[in-house]
Amino acid sequence: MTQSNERCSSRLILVLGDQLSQNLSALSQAEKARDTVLMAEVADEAGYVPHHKKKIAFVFSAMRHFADELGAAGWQVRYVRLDHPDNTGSITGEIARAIADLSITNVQVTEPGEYRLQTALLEWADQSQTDLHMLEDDRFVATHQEFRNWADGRKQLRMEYFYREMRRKTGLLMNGDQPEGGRWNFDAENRKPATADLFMPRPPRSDPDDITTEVLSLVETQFGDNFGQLRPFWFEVTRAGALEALDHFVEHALPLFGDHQDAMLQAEPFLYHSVLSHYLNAGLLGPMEICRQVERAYYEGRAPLNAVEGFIRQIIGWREYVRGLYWLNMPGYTERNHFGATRQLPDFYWTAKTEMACMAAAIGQTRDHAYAHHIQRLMVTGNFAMLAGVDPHEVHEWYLAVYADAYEWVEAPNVIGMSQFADGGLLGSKPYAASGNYINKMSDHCSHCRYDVKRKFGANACPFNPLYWDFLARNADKLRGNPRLGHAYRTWDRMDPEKQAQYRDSAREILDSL
Ligand code: FAD
Ligand code: DLZ
Ligand code: SF4
Repeated sequence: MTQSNERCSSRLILVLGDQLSQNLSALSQAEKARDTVLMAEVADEAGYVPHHKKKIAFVFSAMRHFADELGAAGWQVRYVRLDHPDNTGSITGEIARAIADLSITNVQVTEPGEYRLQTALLEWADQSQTDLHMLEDDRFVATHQEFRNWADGRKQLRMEYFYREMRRKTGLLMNGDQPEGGRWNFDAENRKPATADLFMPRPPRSDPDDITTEVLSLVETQFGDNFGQLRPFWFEVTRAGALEALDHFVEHALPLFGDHQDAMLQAEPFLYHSVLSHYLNAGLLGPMEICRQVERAYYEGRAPLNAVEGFIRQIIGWREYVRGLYWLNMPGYTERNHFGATRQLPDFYWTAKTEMACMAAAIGQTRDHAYAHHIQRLMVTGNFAMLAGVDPHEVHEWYLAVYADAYEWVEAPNVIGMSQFADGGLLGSKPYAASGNYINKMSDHCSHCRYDVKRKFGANACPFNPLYWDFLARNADKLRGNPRLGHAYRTWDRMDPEKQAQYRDSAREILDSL
């Protein structure tokens, strides 16, 4: 591969399915009159994990709409559909076919978000001696170099400190060099449960247009056995639609986003969440335009500071931080397995057929909408998998497949690091392990469950209870020294051995039945 920027002939500009932004670096450094844009629906990208049907439909429909928008803006676009008879099935195969057909020698691309595809492109260019120019993806707040500089020499990479850097860099919610409201973080106010009411906001729903309708038929035919409900398909598939979804969120849900950020309700999958991550990650929205709009709502008195700060932190804090960690630790990060967990992912992750009401709700919503909010992903499905000792790589592949917003750069740190603690504490200072008590406090699930959240062990006990103690006991050699788990281990140590044995026997029975 060469990384030359000199040019005298036309180039092929590759635009991937999560690069649907008019301001993409590969496009802004191209020439409409001479260059050709390549977009390709390929079996490899649609199949490297068994993606949810809605995710594939969203990506393909958004790609087709974006290609039309580029065409209307004067770009020459070569768009390869999945069912094109000559489709080679891979991105590199489609580049090779395009450069042969169009007699082009130079290819330009914005760096893919996933290590897997970035490596494949670089290796292919090297082997085929193709002049490939890979540009930085500048749709993020922090560059790779900025993250590396921040991380360099630090013993611990904690999100909170990185987030403050991003606040200073962007000026979001800043008064000079001081944070708005005198504090960087208002999370202490953001832990209230919620109650269902008639006025609960819901994300807007769009009816499929002709392009989406055609894509839905394709997905039904080609990916009919994949996980998930394809219909009703209500996602936005254009930037205009995504902007409407953003307006809707800011007006209707943002004011209560903070208060109920960690809440869960059996019948309300979205609560006050934005449901914008799949638009953002595909490039239909940018992080700064979202944050500026949300910040404006605060300064205009339309949303309180705890909501606005909490929301902005998710985007310029967590989202940027996990991306930085991903690139700092790849390759190899997705293979981490700190606890040596080997259990297979239970089948009910694919069927939602479980008597645990919280799990059935989280998985059922995932099946229906390719969506679950953060606390469901972390404290329900993630927590259960970690407590049960499921192989983190299997957990990782499940999350990568089932959510419409899942790309490895953002999914893997959240799963391997935050939810499974499989990186041994690179991302989080302690495992997010919790018994049924946490779920009961933050949700209405337990009142719909056949298990008793108050029972500690035995036939009708909430499975999270014995599994929690079994997890701590099983992994004591790795966790006992963690100061944030001191209280939990002291409680365990104080228990009489008979009670400890009851917890562990009960856990064994549950695990044997999975
Ligand atoms: P909101 O709650 O409205 O939050 C606003 C935005 O903040 C989100 O749209 C998202 O862009 C960003 N955000 C919030 N938390 C995080 C976070 N921890 N990491 C990165 N961005 C964040 N997010 C993904 O985008 N893709 C994933 O594949 C993904 N996998 C996850 C797996 C697990 C186990 C966990 C615990 C979290 C995961 N997240 C992932 C983070 C988070 O759960 C989703 O971003 C969020 O639920 C998306 O819904 P929303 O748009 O309604 O978010
Ligand atoms: C997620 C996805 C899917 C399902 N299909 C395609 C595709 O056919 N063509 C494409 O260019 N991109 C697709 N994507 C998004 C890519 O997987 C994504 O660009 C890489 O994972 C790099 O982040
Ligand atoms: Fe989940 Fe346990 Fe509550 Fe049932 S009792 S909903 S399994 S936390």
